[in-house]
Parts: sequence; C-alpha cells; structure tokens
Amino acid sequence: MRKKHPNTLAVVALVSGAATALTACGGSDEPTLPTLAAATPGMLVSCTDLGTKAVLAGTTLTSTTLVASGGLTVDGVTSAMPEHCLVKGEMNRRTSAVDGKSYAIGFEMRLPTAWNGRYFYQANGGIDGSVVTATGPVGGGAPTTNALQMGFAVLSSDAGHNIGAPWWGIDPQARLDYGYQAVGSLTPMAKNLIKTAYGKAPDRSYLGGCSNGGRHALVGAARYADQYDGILAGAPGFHLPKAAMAQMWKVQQYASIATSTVATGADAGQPDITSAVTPDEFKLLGSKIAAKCDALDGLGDGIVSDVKACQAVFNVNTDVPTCAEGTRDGTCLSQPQKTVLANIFAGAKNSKGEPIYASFYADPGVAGANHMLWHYGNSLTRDPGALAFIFTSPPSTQAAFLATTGLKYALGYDIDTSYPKMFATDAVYTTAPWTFMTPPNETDLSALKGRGGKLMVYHGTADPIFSAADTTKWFEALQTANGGSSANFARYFMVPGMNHCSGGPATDQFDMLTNLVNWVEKGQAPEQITANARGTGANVVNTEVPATWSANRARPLCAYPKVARYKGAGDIESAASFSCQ
Ligand SMILES: [Ca+2]
Repeated sequence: MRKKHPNTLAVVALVSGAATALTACGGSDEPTLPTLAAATPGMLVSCTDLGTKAVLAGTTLTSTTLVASGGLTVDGVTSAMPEHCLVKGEMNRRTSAVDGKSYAIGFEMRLPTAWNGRYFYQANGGIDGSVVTATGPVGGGAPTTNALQMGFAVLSSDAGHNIGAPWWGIDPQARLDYGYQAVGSLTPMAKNLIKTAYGKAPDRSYLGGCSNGGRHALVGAARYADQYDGILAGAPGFHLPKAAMAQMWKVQQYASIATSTVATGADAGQPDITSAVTPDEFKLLGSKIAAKCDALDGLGDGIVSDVKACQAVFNVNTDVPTCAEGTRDGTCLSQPQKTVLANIFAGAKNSKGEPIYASFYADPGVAGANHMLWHYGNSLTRDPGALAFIFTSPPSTQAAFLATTGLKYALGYDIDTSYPKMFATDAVYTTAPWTFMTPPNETDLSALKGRGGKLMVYHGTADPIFSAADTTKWFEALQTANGGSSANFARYFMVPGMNHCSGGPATDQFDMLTNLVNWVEKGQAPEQITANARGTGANVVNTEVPATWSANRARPLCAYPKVARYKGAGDIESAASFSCQ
C-alpha cells in the first residue's frame, strides 16, 4: 500500500542559539551555527513508470524495477533490504573527440518504499569505473547497517567511465567527471528523480564514501556545499595523485634492499620487493611499536590510542633488535631494513630531499595484510596505471604503457621529472590533474559551515596508502583557518590499528552515518563513536583481531584531538571503561 505524501515546503534552517546544542566539549569559543531541520518521511508513489514520468535533462533511465524486501548480496555478504525501487540509467552520453570512445555517467538508485526523507550519494573507491550496488555504506569494515536499510534513497555511479582499466584518463571530460563533475551532474538529477518518485524532494542530503570515495566526499564538501547537508569522508585520498606517486618511491625503497629476484615471467631477474621485509618481520615491527606505545593511553591492550604520542617515542632504529650480518629469523631487522622502514614512515621525497606526499604513522597495524597488499601488490597493479593515464598531463599511450610491467614502471619512475606533470596543462588537457582531483581550497569549507552542514572524517592510523598523518595535518590546518572553532562543523575520528578503510588489529566496525544525521538534524555533535572488533560471530570476521581480544571488543573512537583512555577500572573489552580525553 502506498499513499502520496503531501508536498512539503522547503525546510528552512532554524537559526537559534537555543536550537543549537553547545556540547560538553564545545563552549563559548565555538560560534553558534544553524541546525538544519530534521527530514520527514515519505512513501514511494512512483517506480516502474518513472521512465515516462521523470523529466531529467541528459538522462536515460534504462530500467525501473520494484524489488521486494529480502536478502541483497553485496561483496559476498547478504543483508536484509526493505522493498525498494531500483532505477538504472545514465547521463551525458557522448563520444570523445580525443579517443573516439563513447562515454556516459552510469548510475543506479535504490529508493525504499518507506522513505526517511533523505538522499545519500554513495561515493565509490579506486578509479571508479563500475556502478557499485547502491546500499550506502556507513563506514568501517562490514558495517551491520547501511543507508538503504535506514530508509535513505541511495545513488551510486561509475563516475563517468565504465571500464576498470585506466585508459579512460585519455579523455579530458572523463577525467573531470572522475575528479568532481559526476557528483555535480548526478546530484540535481537524483534530487529531481526523488521528487517524482516520492512527491517531494529530499529534505536532507548526504555524501559519503571511503578512500577515493572519501576524496569525492571532501571535494564535494568544498564544491557542492550548497547541495549537501552532511559529508562523511573515510580515509580520504584528497591528495590522491601524490599518494600514488609515493607508492612508486616505496617500491624503489623496498627494491633497494630486496634479497631475491623475481624468478619467472615478464619481471624475471627484477628485484622481488616482497623479500625486502617479510610478513614475520612486519609482525615484529608491529609488536615493537606496541611494546613502546601501547601503554601510553593508560592500558596495554594491543591498541595504540595515542598514536601521536607514539610517533614522538618510537624509533625503528633503536626499538627493534638489529640482526647480525646475514641473520634474518623474524626476531630482528637488518640496518638497511631499518633505514628503509624509517624512510617509509618519514614519507616519500624527491632527489633534493623535499617531501612529495606525507609521513605515515608507526602503528601496530603495519603488520596487517592490507598494509602489505598496498605496498607490495597495488603499488604495481593499480598505481602505475592511475599515474600514467589520470594523474599525468598529457597521459601515456596504451602501447607505451603496455610495453612495460608494473614493477618495471615503478622501478624506472623518475619522481623529479614526473611530479610537475601532475600540475601541468596543455591545449587538450586544460585542467591539471591536481586541480580536478583536489578541493579548490581544502581549508575553506565556509559554505558548508555557514549553512549548517557538517563534516565527519575517519581514518585508520595504519592506512598504508592514504596517510592518516596527512589527514591530521589537514584537519589541524582547517582548525587554524577557522580560528580554532572548526569542531562546530567538522570532526575527525582516528581508528587505531585500522588499515585502508577496514582491517588490521582494530575495532573497525562502526556507524558514522547515524551520528552524522544526529549532528546535522538535531545539533548533537559527536564526541565519540562506538566501534567493535569483528571477531568470531561477526557478520564478516576480521581474522586479524588478536586472539587475546574478546570477539566483539568495543572502544570509543574519539573526536580529535582526544584519545580513548582506560578509566582505570572496568571490563577492558567494554567501551564504557574508556573515556575520550
Ligand atoms: Ca593501549
């Protein structure tokens, strides 16, 4: 049964000191900002006829299907979903004048029959290129809920190209769509479609994702603040081209201490970078970081909550035993290994010793499988193509790129000559990669702030590709740019031990979105978010949860700069035994 929801007038922001909660950690130094009115629910009035009813510029709806409530499987996990309308379509179909190929912005929307009045733009990871199922992830690893289940109307897109390989970077408009314009094109379309489907436009709109999705979110916070009320940026790759370039430097660092060569295939005879630091040696490194830093937060529990304090005291050169010449048994590191690992923590440099990206935190999570995957695997399979075709102007050619391997590409990569190409333009590529990939001014979020929008950022302290230390540096700059009062619209939550978006020895299961909605629509600023480990019994078990932890260990993730500290009494597996200080 469906009934038409009465049209409602646009909701006007309530600007009132009484309506805006000044939270415990707030105070008089935080200027009062508007609190936006809460969304009101509605019911789906149109689905299978949307193709004929919706008038959407530049848009073709290819299918409209009412999906019964039931299990929906995404990434191997089946979750119960409410009845919803699945709309598939595309925008801005065109033929590139540069590579002659056909491009469009492909998308799907899932519109629940019982709607909470909100819209969620699901920003996706990697180099995009496929329409990921639009369920609306709420953050972390294997979350137990999602935006669709909560009643949001959710959109997901391929960001303007439908191939996973990076060749689309040859087309200038595909670059711009990937950088930010897909969000700009899709958002008004989606809001119009929602208006037709429910009889009213969304009251409140949210934009969220992790990794490149976190980048989309932060870029959106700057460029499309007039269209979004809440932004959720996970592990934001908002300096993504530099992070990718730093990966080439890491490969070169590891290659410099490789003890064996690749045996077969196109890379035969080249340094085997996986021999540089073995899994056991990364585990040793993680355990030595924990030995030095675990108790800094008041409790030796395998979690380094005070990661900044840890950086001041941990020294790979003095805190890890040095191997005798020729002895490597997993209980020590050689001096060359220590030098390379210290370099990698300090961050990539050019030949003059100038930083090209950021430092990385030393954290026990460096022993995580995802950490090695990014340093040893994705650095060869993902980053070279992204650099060659998307983050360089002009891009490479397929023939030139395919003539080498990822490993040879990385080993031959010249940082000094490549770096300027990130900022270059020419007659065809009129926007530099750095310009389309990053926010125009990453510490100016005044439009979002001024109208009552809110931003929540989270980042794993052991993220091996996008540096949490880089995000911390940006967040502190944002604070400075706002006279120290940015906590009234932007908050940052580090996730100790977490690798890239999930995984590692961490409490990596949490729901940021519900907290974001409560902040935007009720003025409840989030001081801490409860996170759980995914041990035995979890929906998706994280095999890196240490055996010494309870399966569902809980911790508060604290709004920066506070960190979770043990109260000195109580169950150490319970979040209630910790406070953010
Ligand atoms: Ca600890």
